[in-house]
Amino acid sequence: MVVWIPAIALASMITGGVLTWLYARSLALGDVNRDGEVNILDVKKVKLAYSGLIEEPRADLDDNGVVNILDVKKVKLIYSGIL
Ligand SMILES: [Ca+2]
Ligand SMILES: [Ca+2]
Repeated sequence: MVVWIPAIALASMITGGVLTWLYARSLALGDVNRDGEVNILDVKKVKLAYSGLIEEPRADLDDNGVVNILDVKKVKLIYSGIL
């Protein structure tokens, strides 16, 4: 598995900057399994989290505290290139 992290984000993450953490997270939005791309595996993982079969905090793509149908819709939109 390859996880791509921009050098600028990595440097700031080492110093613990919150803004950089948000920056790094936004770059990876939708990449729930952190394999470096948003694909059907991420959609599947969000669906599993939504159904309660797995616990995956990264599946909460809109940061509202729950994994619901809106998160499933969002990862599908990211995967399809609409977002
Ligand atoms: Ca992924
Ligand atoms: Ca959510």
